[in-house]
Amino acid sequence: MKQKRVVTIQDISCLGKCSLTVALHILSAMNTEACVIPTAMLSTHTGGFSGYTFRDLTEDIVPILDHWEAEGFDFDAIYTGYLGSAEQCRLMLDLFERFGTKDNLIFVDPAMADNGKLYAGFSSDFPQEMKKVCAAADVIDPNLTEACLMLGIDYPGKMGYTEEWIKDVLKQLCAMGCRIAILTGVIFGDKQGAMAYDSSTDTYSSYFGENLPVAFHGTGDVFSSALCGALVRNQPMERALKTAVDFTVEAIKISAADPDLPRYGVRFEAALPELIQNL
Ligand code: PXL
Repeated sequence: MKQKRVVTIQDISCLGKCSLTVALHILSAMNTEACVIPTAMLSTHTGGFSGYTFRDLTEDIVPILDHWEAEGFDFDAIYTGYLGSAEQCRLMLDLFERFGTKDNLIFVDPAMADNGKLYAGFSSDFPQEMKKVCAAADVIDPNLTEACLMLGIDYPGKMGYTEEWIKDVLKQLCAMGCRIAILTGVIFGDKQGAMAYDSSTDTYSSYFGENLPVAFHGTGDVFSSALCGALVRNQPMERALKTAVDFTVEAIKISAADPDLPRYGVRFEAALPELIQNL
């Protein structure tokens, strides 16, 4: 198989495993070439540390795109994660116009919120900007909080909803404009996983693993990187969901005993051999 090339656009948090320091390793382990456009550089991520630095890299984005377009580079997938501002959201639409083709995959993780609230630093109008990025995507994978914020509906809590409710939210997400919507962090009883809806075929798919009673920072980025890698490698949706859920659950299991890790991030590195074996 020809090596697939992915460009991922998200911040680099220098310490605290998330965004680029997670995506690069996972995409590489899946034998996909990982190109990057860093959106900002922070000394740590914003979830659980204080006093972090934040250097906005918006100014570099258009010159990078201009150079790449002049060189004629192309990508099998465009994967966006944490974006630092409304302006960066608008630039993603420009990027999709310039580098999106009918064959490549535009994958948007609207990483901006969890547990019913926006991450530090985002204003309440940010979800409406992110909604426009999602509308232009092929595949989006919000968690329940992000989905509710974009749709303007009440967050139901981590669990306690029905499968019908999830299915309805998935259809509402696709009605924003994307082809496939995936909800992450869906919990039914003792299972946690992801459910997907493909509006082009009117079909649902899902995969659930063990629901572990612990929470770690950056697991959304671990999940999205593995899912994007699986999809660009042409795994069918249900198989791709299994790849990403199993990998994330394994990384959490390995990390569960370490009380420091919730804000430092999961030991996904130790789960990479299994991810590679299951490709
Ligand atoms: O994992 C999401 C994420 C990515 N990047 C930065 C963050 C967060 C979540 O808090 O702060 C900078």
